[in-house]
Amino acid sequence: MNASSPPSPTGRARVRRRVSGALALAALLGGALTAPAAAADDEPAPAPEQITNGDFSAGTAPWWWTANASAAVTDGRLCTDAPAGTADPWDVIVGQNDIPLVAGETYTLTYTATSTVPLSIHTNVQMATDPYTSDLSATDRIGTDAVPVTHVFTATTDRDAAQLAFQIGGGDRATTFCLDDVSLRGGAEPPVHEPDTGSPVRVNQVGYLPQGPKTGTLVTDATTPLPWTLRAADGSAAATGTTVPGGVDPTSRQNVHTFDFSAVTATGDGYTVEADGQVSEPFSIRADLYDTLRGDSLAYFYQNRSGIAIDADLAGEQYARPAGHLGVAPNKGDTDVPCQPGVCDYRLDVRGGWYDAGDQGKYVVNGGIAVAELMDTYERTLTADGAESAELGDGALRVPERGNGVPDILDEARWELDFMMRMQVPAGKPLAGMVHHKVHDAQWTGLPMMPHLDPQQRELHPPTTAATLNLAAAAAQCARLFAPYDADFAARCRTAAETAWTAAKAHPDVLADPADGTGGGTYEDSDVTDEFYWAAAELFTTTGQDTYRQALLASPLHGDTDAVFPADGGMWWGETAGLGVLTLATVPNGLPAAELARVRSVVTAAAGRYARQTEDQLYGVPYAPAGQNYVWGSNSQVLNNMIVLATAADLTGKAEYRDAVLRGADYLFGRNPLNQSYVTGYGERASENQHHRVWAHQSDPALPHPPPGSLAGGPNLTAPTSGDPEAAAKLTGCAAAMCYLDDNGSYATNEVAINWNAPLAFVASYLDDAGDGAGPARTCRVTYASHPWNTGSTTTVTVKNTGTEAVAPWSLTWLLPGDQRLGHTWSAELAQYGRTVTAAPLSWNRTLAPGASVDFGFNSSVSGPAADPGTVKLNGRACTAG
Ligand code: 9MR
Repeated sequence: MNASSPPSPTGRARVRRRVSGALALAALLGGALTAPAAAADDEPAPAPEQITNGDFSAGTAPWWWTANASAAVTDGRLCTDAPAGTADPWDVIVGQNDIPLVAGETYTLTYTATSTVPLSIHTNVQMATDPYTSDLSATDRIGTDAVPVTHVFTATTDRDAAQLAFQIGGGDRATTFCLDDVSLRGGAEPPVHEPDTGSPVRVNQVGYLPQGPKTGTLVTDATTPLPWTLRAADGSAAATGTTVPGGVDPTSRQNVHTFDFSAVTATGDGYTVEADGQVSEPFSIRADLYDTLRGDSLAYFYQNRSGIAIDADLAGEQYARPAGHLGVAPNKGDTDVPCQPGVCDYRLDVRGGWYDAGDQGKYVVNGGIAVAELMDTYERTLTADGAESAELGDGALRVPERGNGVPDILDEARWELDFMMRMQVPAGKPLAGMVHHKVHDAQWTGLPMMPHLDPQQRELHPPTTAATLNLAAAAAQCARLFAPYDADFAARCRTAAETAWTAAKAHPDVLADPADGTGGGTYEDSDVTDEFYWAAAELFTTTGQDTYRQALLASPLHGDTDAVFPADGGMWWGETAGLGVLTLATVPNGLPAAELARVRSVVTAAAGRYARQTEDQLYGVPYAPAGQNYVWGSNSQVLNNMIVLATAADLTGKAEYRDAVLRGADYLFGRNPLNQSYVTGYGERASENQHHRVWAHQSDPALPHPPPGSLAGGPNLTAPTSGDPEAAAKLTGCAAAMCYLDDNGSYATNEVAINWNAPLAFVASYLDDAGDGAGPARTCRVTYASHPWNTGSTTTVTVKNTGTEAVAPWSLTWLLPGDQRLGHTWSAELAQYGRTVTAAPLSWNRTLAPGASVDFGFNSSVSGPAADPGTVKLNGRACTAG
């Protein structure tokens, strides 16, 4: 758990004063204006500020500098190290772009600066591109003492995006040039940001599943019901009805109505809803809506792999790139990485893994939840009725390992698992078995930045208990899932997991430093009770060992729905107990029946709450944070809640949970206050400028937009004060679900990240399976009866064909809990791969006729009461138990 999420603001990024100095002072003093009103009115308002983050309280963005320099905020100033021996002042620049100038207006530039080696700099306000025509071109002498500098000039021409450039090159000695309090006042007040929300009729722009709920939202001032019409592509009315007035939606401050056309099941494309004289974006009603999203959302991970060239044949021509961070200059990592100074005396090869997000850091605590949710996506196909495995299987996805006999989704997971294991402290070193929290650049890099061109030194940061438990959990899950495919790798995962668990128990409170955020995210987490629970759950499920069972049952989180899946949030990288609960609830394990029931009721209770949120909220979203506190990456919270709902649907077969997942999808794909689809390539108004150092088309038109299937972080209530310069400039005072900008600079609302695309991948698989309509009609019944004896048990399995067609040959699969191994078997061909067991017929019982049954049996190595085998599947489809 992380007590301080969302993060505490780092300071105001942009000060655009809209009140007079006296009024501002009055506001600071608590709002009592004691000076005569006339005096305040007479005082001229200061001219508008055109510089963003001029006091560097929000970090370095949006300042930039030339690649031959490095810069960072030190003691509240932006300090740039300029190299020796450049020829001209403009060979080294630190500057800011996108400054609007109005012809004829007068501007005042002020700043202070120091230079360790005194030098003359050029201070220009100019065009940002050739011919760099300047409105101000001054020479300033900068020494070791900070002296305020002021220049006044008049703009010659209207410029949308001028540049302020401090040209500090040309010196024969290296110097450190530090800037502070940069201000450029004058010109027109920047316009107040009005989001373009398009049509007030809000729908899922991808569409609706034929058998699912179909609801939308209308923004209108009307307070009485209004007629709506669903139109087919040819303009004919497919259905009509009246809206239900809902009042003011607190997440958007919009007055809204809802409408419902669930009764329509006719498939087609190009549907629209018309209401209040307005027309929605077009959408489809089809079963295969999410067919491509399954693969696209997973392709995200290959596209963000570190340490491997991205192949045009797999990723698409425009996304091909050389391998990043393989120790080839100018890269300084990741094959031989030192620790931060003073942290350790060894270096590690930590190549591989996925880049975290828009940045190119690699953080174990975020890799952990992301890789777990990919493995969950696969593991669901072993346990859930109607979960399709072929579309995640070998040859199904765009990964270089296709054709190696291993399901492609596991190949992708392995890329991260290998990296995480490389982050483990080697035997013989202090804190051996613990795991380094993260590896990233020593300083933040700017946008764009191709991974293979990153010149920064990479550094290992101290090990933490949270990272160690992330490895314990993810590697334990790895051990059971890879056992059928690669026994050596599975064993390596198991050893890494057990070693990590032991190390975490020995060092249970080694926390990440919340201040360790230069060059990468902090991912600080002040409470690891939840990571202990998750790791224990995965280790217990894989090994069946009692020590993990005891750890689970002793945890304060065990059985506590509110703690595991908080009603106003849900699981996330800082709160991971839910991952363990979902595993225990779905994957066969040795928990006593009463405990298993308790765990499952945690899932269904949480899902019930999220389902009600989709009914109660006017935009149908299964996410209702207290005070509308939409957090950083809120879309991933929505998706993680959808995973809980999907799991409850899998466990119970109840449509109410499935319907709530579908309403969550509606929100993400356009039924929301901004009329925005948050997934690239899906929906008419989809995000396309997510914050990313390679997919930075907005910064450099030669670079691509994100590929289809990339999820934007989404609305973030605290974005305006988080340091995000775009959010500070445009979103101050925003309504929660509208605190979003499809802008490449808005990292607090529009980043992409592995832990956000991972739940999208899980949900995409679920939605595609739901569209396929698998689930209801079960055509077999399985009875699974175990009888314990002193050193093992005997199990008889009976499978009955309750359908109307013969099944030949039949094949049954299920999972054995914990460490159980098959012994003697009879009346069928039984094989065990890891925990997966398959039973195939012998020649004499090959055909299972309608109404007929077959019996077979086995002895296994573990004593004790009959364990629940979970879902038993006949030829890939689940049977009814009992
Ligand atoms: O996802 C993280 C979110 O929970 C935090 O509030 C936020 C600020 O600390 O950081 C997010 O993670 C970012 C990480 O620190 C660096 N890589 C990009 C991540 C997504 O924005």
